[in-house]
Amino acid sequence: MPLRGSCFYSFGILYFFLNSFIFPTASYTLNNCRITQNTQAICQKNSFKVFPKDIPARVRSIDLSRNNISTLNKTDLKNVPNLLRLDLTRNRISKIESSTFVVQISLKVLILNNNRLCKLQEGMFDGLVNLIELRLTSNQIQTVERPSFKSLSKLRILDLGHNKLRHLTNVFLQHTPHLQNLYIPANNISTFHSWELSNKSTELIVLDLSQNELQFFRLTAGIFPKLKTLNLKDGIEDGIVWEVNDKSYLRNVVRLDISGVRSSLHGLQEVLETFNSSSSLKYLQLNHINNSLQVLINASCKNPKLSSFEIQNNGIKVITSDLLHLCTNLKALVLGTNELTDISDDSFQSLRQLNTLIIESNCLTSVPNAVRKTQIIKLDLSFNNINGLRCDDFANMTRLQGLYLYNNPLSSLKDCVFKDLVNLHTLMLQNSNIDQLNGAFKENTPNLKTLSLINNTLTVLDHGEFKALNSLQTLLLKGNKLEKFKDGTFFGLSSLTHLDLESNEIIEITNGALGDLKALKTLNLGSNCINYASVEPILYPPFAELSQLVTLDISSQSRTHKRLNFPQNFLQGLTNLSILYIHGNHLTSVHPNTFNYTPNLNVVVLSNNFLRDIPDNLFSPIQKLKSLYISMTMLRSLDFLLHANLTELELLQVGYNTFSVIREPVMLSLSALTYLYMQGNSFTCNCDNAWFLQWVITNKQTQVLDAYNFECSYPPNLKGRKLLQIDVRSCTVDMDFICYISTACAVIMTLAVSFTHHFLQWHLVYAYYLMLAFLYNSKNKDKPAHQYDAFVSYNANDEGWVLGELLPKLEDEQGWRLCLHHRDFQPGKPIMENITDAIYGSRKTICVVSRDYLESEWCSREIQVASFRLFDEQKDVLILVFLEDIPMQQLSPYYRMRRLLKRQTYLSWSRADAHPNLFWEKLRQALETQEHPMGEHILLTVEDGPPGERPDQ
Ligand SMILES: *[C@@H]1O[C@H](CO)[C@@H](O)[C@H](O)[C@H]1NC(C)=O
Ligand SMILES: *[C@@H]1O[C@H](CO)[C@@H](O)[C@H](O)[C@H]1NC(C)=O
Ligand SMILES: *[C@@H]1O[C@H](CO)[C@@H](O)[C@H](O)[C@H]1NC(C)=O
Ligand SMILES: *[C@@H]1O[C@H](CO)[C@@H](O)[C@H](O)[C@H]1NC(C)=O
Ligand SMILES: CC(=O)N[C@H]1CO[C@H](CO)[C@@H](O)[C@@H]1O
Repeated sequence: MPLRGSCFYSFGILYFFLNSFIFPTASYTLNNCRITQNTQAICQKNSFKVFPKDIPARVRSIDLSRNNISTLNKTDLKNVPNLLRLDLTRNRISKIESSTFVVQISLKVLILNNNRLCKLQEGMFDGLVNLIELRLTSNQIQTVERPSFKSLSKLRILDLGHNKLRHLTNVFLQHTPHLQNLYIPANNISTFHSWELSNKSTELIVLDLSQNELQFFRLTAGIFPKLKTLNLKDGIEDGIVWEVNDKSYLRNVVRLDISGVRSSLHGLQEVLETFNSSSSLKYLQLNHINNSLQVLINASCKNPKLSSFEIQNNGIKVITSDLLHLCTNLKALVLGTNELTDISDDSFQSLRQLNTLIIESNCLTSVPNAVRKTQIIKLDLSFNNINGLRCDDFANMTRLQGLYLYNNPLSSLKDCVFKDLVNLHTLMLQNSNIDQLNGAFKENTPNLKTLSLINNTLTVLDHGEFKALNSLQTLLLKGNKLEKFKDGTFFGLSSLTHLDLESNEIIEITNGALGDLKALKTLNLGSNCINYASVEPILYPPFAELSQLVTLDISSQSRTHKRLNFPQNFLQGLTNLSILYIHGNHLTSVHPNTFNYTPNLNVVVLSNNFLRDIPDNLFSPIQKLKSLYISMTMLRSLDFLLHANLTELELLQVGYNTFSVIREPVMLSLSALTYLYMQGNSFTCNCDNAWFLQWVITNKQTQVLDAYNFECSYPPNLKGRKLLQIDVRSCTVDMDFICYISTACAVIMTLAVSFTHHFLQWHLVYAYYLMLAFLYNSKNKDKPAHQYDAFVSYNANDEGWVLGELLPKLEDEQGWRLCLHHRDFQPGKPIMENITDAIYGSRKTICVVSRDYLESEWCSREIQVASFRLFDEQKDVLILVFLEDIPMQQLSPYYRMRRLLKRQTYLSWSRADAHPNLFWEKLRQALETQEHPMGEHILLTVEDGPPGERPDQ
């Protein structure tokens, strides 16, 4: 076999030659990043230690947050010159080299939060001439060198919060004349001197100095003519020196937060005074203050313009009628997170302008009478201890539009509680132990648009329960205990577009239950217990009247782990359905007619079922399908896509299934495919996937997400290797070309050898024997123990011959241990592992070749494995037994078979009629051969006549 040897030899040369080619790097499938909307790169967390190199230049936004990058330099960003936004939050960047951003002239937003920068240096931000927003929160910045920001002339937003700065300096403003928002919370700044920041007026609108420990606040010039928001929360120390030379310096401040100040009453009053007389202060936050509240409230409310006042978290237990009597102009009052148990009836009487009252997170046990005496529009009493609503709780509150009562132990409602709320838009009643509605919505609240009853204990809804709610658009009943619906339950809800019934105990949808919801667009029935006896068509499909429905969720109905069925006309009537969630249902099949009624489906989520095979014509009726999710469904192949003709499909998610080979025609049939998710499949790493591998790397349309992390499952010696690192380029090299090259090599070698032979005869003979000995040794060491002598692969139609002839002869007479494909595999086991084990656990593989075999088994997994082993281990493991004569032209589609026939031995049963014993003897010899160098010679002696005509050479 000198030819075969040199074939492999020249193969090696060629391989080496090809390897040194540089493969195109402008790949569309990226290493751990994905591109969305064609211009945004999103790069997976924890994947990068350095800036990724393969992001295409067209990208305008990169999200690299949560990686491990520690340094940035000029070469890192030179390939992405068109960036508008770069997010590097939560890396370990401690160093940004000078001129790193020099090509980033279009960058507008740079986010470096949560890194390890200690110092901002000259040159670090050079080039960022168009930068508008720079965020550096949560680093360890102590120093900012004077010229650091010199390129940033357009900067508007600078966030330096949670660092270690000790001083304010004009660094921030010197080169950034248009800075509007400056955030420096939680640093170590103890003095604010206006002359340090700037000596002329600035453009600042927002200044956040919160969580510093300010001891001096000195404003000696009007540098803040435009300042609107000043945040000093938790930032004022006791004994602060507060000097504002002219009160008009802060005259435009609209929002002030001085929550949590630790200052004497006097100090605080001084601060408040600054804003009172001439300022525009409208929003004041005075939370978490332990000083005499009454004095401060009075001081604050002296300002006639104050309209929104927050006094949260102050431990207030009782509101007396005087507490707020000066706050006559308030529009919004926030009293959340106090300890209120009692609010006197007249508390809000002087607040004639009040329209928003927030008393959430207190200890009220009933709706205070005081709220009735207001003209409020919004009332928030959530997270109290209100244990029931009374008929006159909201009496005469005709102006009320938003009522938030969630997280109170309300238990059942009454029909009178909402009777005067004719303008109510929004009613939030979630988490409130409501078990009965008792007609609360049968006559009242005709203008309600949103009603939440999430997480209550409703079990039954009455006929016409929501009869009065003609304007209702959103009804949230998620997390109750509803089982069935009476006819007419939803009567009156003619405007309802969104109905959420998720996580109830619904077992069936009775005829006509949903029939009144003519405007419904979104219906969520996820996590219920809907099931049918069979897939047979039903007389009254549940959604027959919902022709406007766009989104339907019927996922996760299998909470009881039983086998689920949906009738084949389950979706009948949903002519406008666009999005269907039907995942997590333990479905073992989907009837081919399922989608016949939903021609407008765009998105189908079928993941987490046990489908294995998908009917070829299942998706044919939904030609507009754009996104298909069928992950975790034990799919064995993607061939169903070939028949579906999904020419508009853009996204396909088929992760965590059991197919291992991706065929060219399948992928080529998806002509619009942009995103392909395939993580977690068991890829076969041999020439069968060669096309797919090349395609992943070179195609310019489809991103195969996470492809660089796909792992090989077969063959065993490549298990765990990365799929894309397998070199398959040799698979596409033309065998004939190789043999041409090798023949040429062989001729030259022969010439050389005979030349050498002539002069160095004896040395050469000696060297030859040495080499043979070496080969023999190396082949026989570590030889695995085989469980079987042969693995027999055959078609079920030839089972008669195998069981009747082959098996008795080989097992009973000759005593071989055979592993039979159909006999020794238990159905339901992970079959692929089993086949691989069987083939590698057998010394030989006998293929019983017939026409049937060629058609159905030849391309099967087991032959792939066996022929891989043939090439992989370079052992003669295949024994071909031809049951019938097959003319060569009929073999032409099976190119691998033809190729094998040229090199491999085979036995022909059809020609053994006369001498069956000779046939069996030859088979015995073929089985006997061990894999030592002489094996090939013995094999040659059993060569029989060709099964048909001689293979064309
Ligand atoms: C820049 O950093 C990359 C790694 O991020 C490194 O490979 C490259 O050599 C560095 N270039 C310079 C000029 O330091
Ligand atoms: C509601 O208003 C009517 C008429 O203005 C008044 O008679 C009635 O007492 C009010 N009800 C409550 C509970 O304040
Ligand atoms: C409903 O309850 C669940 C579990 O107790 C909770 O996670 C969810 O946030 C609740 N929903 C609402 C709207 O409060
Ligand atoms: C596949 O769909 C395209 C357009 O949607 C159509 O032109 C073509 O005829 C279809 N092919 C088959 C085989 O149905
Ligand atoms: C032929 C062969 O290897 N059969 C094995 C298939 O796998 C099951 C268990 O997974 C084994 O019990 C069989 O021996």
